[in-house]
Amino acid sequence: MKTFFSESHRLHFPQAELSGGQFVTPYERPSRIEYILNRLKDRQFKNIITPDAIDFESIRRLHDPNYLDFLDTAWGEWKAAGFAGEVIATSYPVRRMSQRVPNNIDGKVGYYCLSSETAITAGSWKAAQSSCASAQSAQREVAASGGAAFALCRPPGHHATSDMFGGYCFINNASVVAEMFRMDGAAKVAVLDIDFHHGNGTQDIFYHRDDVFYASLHGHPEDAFPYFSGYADECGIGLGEGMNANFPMRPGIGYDVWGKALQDAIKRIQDFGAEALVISLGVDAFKDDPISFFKLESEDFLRAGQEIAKLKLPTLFIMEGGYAVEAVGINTVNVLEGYLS
Ligand code: SP5
Ligand code: ZN
Repeated sequence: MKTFFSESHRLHFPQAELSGGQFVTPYERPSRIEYILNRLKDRQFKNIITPDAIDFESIRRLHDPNYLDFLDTAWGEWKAAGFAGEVIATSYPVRRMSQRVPNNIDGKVGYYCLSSETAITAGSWKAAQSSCASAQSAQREVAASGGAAFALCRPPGHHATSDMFGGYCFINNASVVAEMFRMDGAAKVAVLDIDFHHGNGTQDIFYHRDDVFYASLHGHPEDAFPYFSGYADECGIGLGEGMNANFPMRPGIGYDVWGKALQDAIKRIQDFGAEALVISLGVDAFKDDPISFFKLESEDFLRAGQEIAKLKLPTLFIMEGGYAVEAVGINTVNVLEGYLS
């Protein structure tokens, strides 16, 4: 299996993340990628390819052009306003407030943001583009071969909506490649999201559509970020009704519960009749993850890969979260090895 990866991810590394009322070293840090690359090389996944240049067409089909402009100019406007630190949102257009876009950059950031743990730095937009470029190049590989590929994306994507960043995400990489499979002629595409967190962005982007099915296994929104989406009764709307399947689960569950939900999600994807599969591959369901509360063991990720392989579809793995950095490599590559076994 080929891996697509860009060194430019390093351009995004905020000094700090607002967590529990303190600024801490960001959980979503560049070293995550080093652990994954080292494990890939140790396990003979030696075909690691630098992606082609980004193609904005598929991105523009899903993301608001004003949001993309905002990402392009936010750092410059923030500095021009005289702010000394990194771009962090503090004011949001919440219940019963105006949804008009302010001119002031401090207000604009709140408009285009969904959670304050994610800072924008000088290189964040370039890094996010390189991450999406890896996903796009991997999609071309899968579309051409009918096989499988791994996009080692950083920063991740599944929390990004058409017009909001947050949850460490800027461009929704998994949605972009699902759209590319559609543009290439696949009538039906499924996104299976096994990251610990609900992929609110992916759900939102395809919520009204009947050509892309979204299934997600995640911490229950009563207990876990992103808190305001991921309930089991969110099933899609209009044409998209029945095309969204959420499997929220409670703190402390292990593979006995999680693996059953995975099988249910896979059954739903089979019944849908997907012709291509995108996996939002987060490994934060791991027992030692510092910001999550499931109890999967490293071996369970092998089993997850084996289950996914049963779908026998062209499959594109897109890296999302996973913050127990020293185990992130083992757990991620275990999914890929399970898939190939
Ligand atoms: C891609 C992805 O996995 N994004 C996750 C974003 C999580 N953002 C907020 C997490 C807040 C958790 N705070 C826990 C504090 C533990 N000490
Ligand atoms: Zn996550």
